[in-house]
Amino acid sequence: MTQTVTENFSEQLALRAGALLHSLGATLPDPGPLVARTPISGGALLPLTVDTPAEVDAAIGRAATAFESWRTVPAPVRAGLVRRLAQLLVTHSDELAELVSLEAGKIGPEALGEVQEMIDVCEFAIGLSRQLYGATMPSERPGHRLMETWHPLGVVGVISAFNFPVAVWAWNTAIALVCGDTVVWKPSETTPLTALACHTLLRRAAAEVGADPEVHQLIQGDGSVGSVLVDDPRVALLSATGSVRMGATVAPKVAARFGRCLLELGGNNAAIVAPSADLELAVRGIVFSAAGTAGQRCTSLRRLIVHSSIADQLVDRLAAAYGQLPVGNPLDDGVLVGPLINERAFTAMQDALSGAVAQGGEIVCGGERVDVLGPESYYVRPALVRMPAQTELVREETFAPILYVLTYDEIDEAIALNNGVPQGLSSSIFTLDQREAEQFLTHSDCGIANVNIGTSGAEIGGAFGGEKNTGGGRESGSDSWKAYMRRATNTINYSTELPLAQGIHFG
Ligand code: UN1
Repeated sequence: MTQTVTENFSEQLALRAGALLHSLGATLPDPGPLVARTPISGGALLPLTVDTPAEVDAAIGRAATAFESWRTVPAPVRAGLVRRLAQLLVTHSDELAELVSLEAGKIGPEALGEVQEMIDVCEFAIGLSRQLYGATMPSERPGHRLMETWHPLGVVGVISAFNFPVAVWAWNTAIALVCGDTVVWKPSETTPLTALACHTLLRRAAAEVGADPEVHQLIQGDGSVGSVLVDDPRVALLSATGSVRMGATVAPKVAARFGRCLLELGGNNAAIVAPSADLELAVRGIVFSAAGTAGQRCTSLRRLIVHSSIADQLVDRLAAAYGQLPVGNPLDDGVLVGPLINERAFTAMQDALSGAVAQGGEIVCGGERVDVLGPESYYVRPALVRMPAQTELVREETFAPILYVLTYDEIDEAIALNNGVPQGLSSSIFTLDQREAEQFLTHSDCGIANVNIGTSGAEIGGAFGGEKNTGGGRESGSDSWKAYMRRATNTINYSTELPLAQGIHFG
C-alpha cells in the first residue's frame, strides 16, 4: 500500500476513533504529549494530556474522600452502580469493541468477547454483592461467638496492560466497587482512549443511579504516573497487570509501605499433547491459543509439549492450519490474526526467532512480516518452531505469536517441562486418558490447568492468576473478592463471665 493511501486510511481511523468516543459520551481530551495510536496502520488517533504527579495525588485524594461515604452504602445498593454500568456496556458494546480493535488491534469477535467479559464480570459482581459473607466458628468459651466479617479496604489502584485494555479493568473495578472500595485506574499508555470511554461510561452510570462519580478516577500517562500510585500509602491495594519486570519493581515498593499487591504478570503457557489426544480438537484449541490475539494474551500458548509418537503428524497438521490463517486488518471480516502492538513487539519476536535458530531450532512456518497497511504497522505470520530442548530462550516469555514445539516420551517428563519455566499462569493437556489428566491437574504448578482445551480464554467465574513469576494474584471470579476487602475476626461475649482463651486464669 502506498504511503498516501495509508496516511488517508490512518486519518479515517482517527476520525472514527473520535466519532466512537463521541457516541460513547466522552469529552474529547485536550491535546497533549500522550499520542494514542492504532496498531492497525501505526497512525496517530488522538493526542492526550498526561497527568502530573500533583494531579495523580489529587485523584487519589478524591478517591480517598469518596471512599469514606461509599464504604457506608450497603453492598447490594453499591451493586446498582455496577448494574447500570453493565446495561451501558450492553447498549454500547459494538462501539466499545470497535475502539478496542482500533487501539489494541484485536479482531472484531475477540474485541466483542472482551466487552462480553466485562458484562459477565459485572453480573458476577452484582450477585456477589449479596454474598460477601464471613464464617462463624465455634468458640472455645461458653457464651461467646467467634466470627469473621469483611469490610471495604480503601482505594484500589488498578494498573492495566494494553492487551486486555478493558476486561481486566472491569474484573478489578466491578468487584472493588461492590466491595465498597474506590478505584484509581492507570491504563496502559498504549490504550488511553478505551480507558477514557470506560471511565466515561462508569461516571455516567454513577450519575444515573445517584452514586458519587468520584468513586472512579482515571489517570493517564506512562510508568512515572503509575509509580505515584505505587508509592502512595492511601492506595490500600495495588492491582497490577503487566510484565514480570514491572511487578518486580512495584511489589517491593508496595510491600515496603505494607500495602497489598495483586499481581498478574507474565505467562509462558504450555499444552501437553498425549498420544491418546483427539488431534482434531487439539489442533483447534492450539491454534486459537497460540495464534489468537496475535499471541498477545498473557494466557497465549507459547510451548507445545508433544508425545514423540505423534509429533510429526501434529506439527504437519498445525502447519497446514497456520498456512490458512488470514492475517490482516482486524476490522475486516474473516481476519483471524491482527497486528502486533508496535515495532518493539515485532523486534522482540524477530530476536526470539533468530535466537531459536541459533539454539538449534527449526522454523516450521511463519515468523515473516506481512505488509498489510504500510511500514508503520507490524503484521506477522504466527510462527511454529521445533526446538531440540527447553532452552533459556524458550523459558522466557516473548509477547508475540511464536509456538515452540518440544517432544516427550513419559508423562512425568512432559509435566516437568510444563513446570520448568519461571512463570506459572496457564497450562493444559490434551488427552483422553483420565489417569494422565488427573496426574497433570495435580502436578501442573500453574494457577490455571485445563484438560482438552487450550491455555487461553478463561471464563470470569473462576479465579484468574498464577504462581511463581506470574505474581500469585487472583482476580475476577470465585473468592478473589477477598483481596479487595479486609477481614476482621470478632469475638462477642454474651455471657456474664469473662473466661479467657487457652484456659488462662488471671488474678
Ligand atoms: C490477559 O491476557 O491479561 O483467559 C487476560 C483469557 C482472557 C483473559 C486474558 N479471559 O485469555
